Amino acid sequence: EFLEFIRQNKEPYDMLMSYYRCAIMEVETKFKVLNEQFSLQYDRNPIEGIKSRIKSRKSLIKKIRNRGIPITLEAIEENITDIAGLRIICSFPEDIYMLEECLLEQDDVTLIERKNYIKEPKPSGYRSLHLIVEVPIFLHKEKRNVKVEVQLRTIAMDFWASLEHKLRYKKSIPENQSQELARELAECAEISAMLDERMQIIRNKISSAQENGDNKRA
Ligand code: 0O2
Repeated sequence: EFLEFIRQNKEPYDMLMSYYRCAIMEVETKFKVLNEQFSLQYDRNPIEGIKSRIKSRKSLIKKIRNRGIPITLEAIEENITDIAGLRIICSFPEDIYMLEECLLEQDDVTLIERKNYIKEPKPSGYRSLHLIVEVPIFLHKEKRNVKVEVQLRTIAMDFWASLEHKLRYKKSIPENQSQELARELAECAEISAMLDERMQIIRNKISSAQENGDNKRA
């Protein structure tokens, strides 16, 4: 049904997807600018990597079906907030919140929704900060506001999520084995969160030791 809809509305559908690609470019640039500025001002890069994706057609169809969303472009645009997705990978948890603050204080960024799965991890052990933001994109003759999902996470959270994602989509693993692996993964999520915390503490100690050293020299 959805594929038939796309066939009949090919042009407006392709146009909508292109708006999402533009919005990804806009938000990605904002993060790159912040990274550049931090590297000049503080001699460090808070961002280790950026990944982006447009939600696959398969995943979009699944969500539309599961949520009973009417098949119109307006309803899709209104209800599916993660068609444009950006993943920002940081080394340290504190950088996640620092980047969030820097993004949200920009006057063309509107926060639509915030889910803090770092403070309250999912039962699987999944951790990340999810933000749905709306940004304007400037087209030939109009300005449009487009929603983008930004997932901010540490290298450790990302490492964990990619392995867990593999388990989630491997339907061929027998149920009892898959349950055992899920339990092990949940345990690893705890260990990895502890590692993140300790690395953050060490980084902060290094920074203040360095500052003390600099002050003494001055
Ligand atoms: P994709 O790339 O879209 O195909 P829902 O999306 O309806 O399941 P909700 O509340 O709208 O749920 O979104 P949520 O849970 O805030 O975020 C969904 C996305 O977060 C997922 O995208 C994953 O990228 C990530 N995510 C959430 N929970 C987990 C988890 O337990 N393990 C892993 N590995 N990733 C998770 P999609 O929809 O799966 O993928």
